[in-house]
Amino acid sequence: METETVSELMDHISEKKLEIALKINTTVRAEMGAFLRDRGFVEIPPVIFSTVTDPLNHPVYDPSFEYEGTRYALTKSMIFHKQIIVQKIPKIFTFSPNVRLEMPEKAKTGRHLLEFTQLDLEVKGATREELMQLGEELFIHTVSKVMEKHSEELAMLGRKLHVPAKPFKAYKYTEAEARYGPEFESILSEKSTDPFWIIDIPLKQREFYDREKDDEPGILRDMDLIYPEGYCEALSGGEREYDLERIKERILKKGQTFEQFKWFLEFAKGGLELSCGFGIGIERFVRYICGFQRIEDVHPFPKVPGKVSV
Ligand code: ASN
Repeated sequence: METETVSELMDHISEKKLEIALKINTTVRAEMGAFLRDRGFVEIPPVIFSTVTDPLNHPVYDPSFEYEGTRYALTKSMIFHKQIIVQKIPKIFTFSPNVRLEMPEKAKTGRHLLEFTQLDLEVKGATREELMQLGEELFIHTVSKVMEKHSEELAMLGRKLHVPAKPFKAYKYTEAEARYGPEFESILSEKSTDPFWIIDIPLKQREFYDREKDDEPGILRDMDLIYPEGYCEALSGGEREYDLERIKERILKKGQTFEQFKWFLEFAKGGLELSCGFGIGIERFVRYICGFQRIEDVHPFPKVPGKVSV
């Protein structure tokens, strides 16, 4: 495993481009928070560890520990906490630190960190289409504010941005895959100059918790927002499964156990209502805005897969 030396760390934290990225990061967080507060969202504190966390749909190592006889996992996403609290407070968001111990080869993508923050939000009773509109407005608001406040810094980085028009283009997952093959997401991202959506993602590509379409079994009412210029995934979300029997069916279909999600299932027994939400990775957003090849350039202490880091 590659080890970071103190002089490498010193070089990294002294870089001008890191300083610019952190100033832009400050604006991104402030503007995203302000946008949501203005629309009546309530900010909830992050959950760092829990008895239940996101199973994800790809392999990662599983950091967990025991405290007083109970096993806790570090948060991979606050998906279940969002779905629970939104039943009582109908519009919530949080800046959620997530730990995902990705396999070392993920370092090649330039967009994976073992520790990152996502702005995670959820709205009770909302549809996917409403949340796609919210996502577009949030993106446009934030990029416009960064362009307004950081024109000098963006010029220093040689980064030219523009504000895309609404609504963003949307591709159905299976249609895009049939046309461009398994690498469709990066092919389309490289060809595009504006962000776009991938919608209707098949069940096998996603976790158990997103809602299946009534008229198209096996296809979910979910969405990913993809950055243009090859920057790939920005945001991921969907309408949630809320019927207890369907939730249980979906857990079994994924080969998972009720035991794994017992705290969530216990709560769901009391009845859940439809909600929809998404999460957008902050470091990836800043990387896209800055036009950087590598995500570690936006973080002073990046945890790069396969590397020992401070
Ligand atoms: N935050 C995502 C969502 O709301 C879930 C995730 O990060 N895996 O759907």
